[in-house]
Amino acid sequence: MQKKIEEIRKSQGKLLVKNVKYSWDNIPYYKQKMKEAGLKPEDIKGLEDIHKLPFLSKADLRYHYPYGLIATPLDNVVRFHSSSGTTGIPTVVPYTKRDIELWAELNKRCLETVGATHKDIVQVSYGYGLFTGGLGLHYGAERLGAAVIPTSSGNTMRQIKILKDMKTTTLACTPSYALMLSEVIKSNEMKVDELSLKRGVFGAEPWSENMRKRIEKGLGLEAFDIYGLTELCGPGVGIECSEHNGLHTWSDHFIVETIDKDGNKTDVDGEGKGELVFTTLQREAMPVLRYRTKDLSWITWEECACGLLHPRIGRITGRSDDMLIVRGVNVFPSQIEEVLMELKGVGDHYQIIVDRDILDKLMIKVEVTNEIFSDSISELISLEKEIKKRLFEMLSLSVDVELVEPGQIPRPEGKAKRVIDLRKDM
Ligand code: DLL
Repeated sequence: MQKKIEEIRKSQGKLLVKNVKYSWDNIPYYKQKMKEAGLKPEDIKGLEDIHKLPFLSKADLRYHYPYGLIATPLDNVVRFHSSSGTTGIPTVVPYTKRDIELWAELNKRCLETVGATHKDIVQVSYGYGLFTGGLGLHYGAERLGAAVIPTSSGNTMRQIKILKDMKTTTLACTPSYALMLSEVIKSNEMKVDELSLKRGVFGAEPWSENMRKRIEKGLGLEAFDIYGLTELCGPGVGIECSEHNGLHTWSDHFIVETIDKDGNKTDVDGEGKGELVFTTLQREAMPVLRYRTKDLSWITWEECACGLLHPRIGRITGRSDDMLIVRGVNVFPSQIEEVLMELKGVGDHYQIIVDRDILDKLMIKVEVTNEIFSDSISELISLEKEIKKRLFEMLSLSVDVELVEPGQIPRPEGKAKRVIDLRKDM
């Protein structure tokens, strides 16, 4: 086992050396960055030298918008995807024909890892378009030989009709949209056993273990976490296996490291915890070296009972730029979700609102279930108290809680927007 891992890491090192040379030769900005760091390609002899390379960030990509970091002539580019950001300048990611093929292969592997085969019917309810979710899973499922239903996101009643009538076995969408589907199914008095769903591949946003339980119950399937980001290809970078003990990342395509918040303590050995940093090993149109994701997680090369020898990252608990600082306390939205989703009477939707009066104020708007809403007022009061108490225990911070009736919080079709930080407008 240890010997096999050493072999894998050696071949990762070889691909890294090749990729560094390729980037130096074809991307003037990389050459400049490496020169500034006092490096030449021959200084990178293997995996052990990766820490010498400078980091790449989203800001670098935006600065070179739209074509500045492309390594191939534009003639060889067959596709662009893009992720929108809060700053208004999108990140544009190009693909060659080979990049598209490899991306399809990664998503095929992900689907195989969760037990899907050519016999499955895969409903892709991620958005199609510049967002990578729809087309990424679509290509992967087709490559697997499964039957794809490209519904894209939205039109929930039609999605449910298709799920039922066409006997969809595998659903791919954001976890918040999966919850919404289950909510609408329930409110239409449909039973889960009218569906043929076996599994769901949910990702593109953080979600908690308690949310997993709700989705699994609401849709009658096994829920798997899938990870990826546009800058690396899109979905397909990592996926849970049936052990649900982290997400395998494909070692022949990516080197994953964790770094501390200053980027000092780096770790590729599998003990690390911190921000994930990825290096692509096979991309042609836009390879990335040491890309800082801002996603917080851990990595391990420990043996997994599923037999896959690809290292695992932990479920993403949040992003370093997601962290709210409220009266000096660090608060991750995922901590709040974990508390809420555990409580009976709490619905599937909530919003976190931060405002500033004299001091920062944290307010959670929580939708309650239909059942508790029609109960006595004392039930609602005790639920509100319980939420406040548990959040105080978790965060050491007093939080205002507003319970709202079912249907009050806007439903997402793609990624949910759960945090509203009004302090940013001041
Ligand atoms: O969200 C790609 C994707 C599509 C992944 C469909 C999975 C399924 P971006 O729009 O560029 O790409 O957003 C990337 O989303 O840095 C994370 O912060 C977050 N993210 C993606 N997957 C997960 C996940 C797609 N499983 C950003 N858990 C990443 C938590 C996730 N966060």
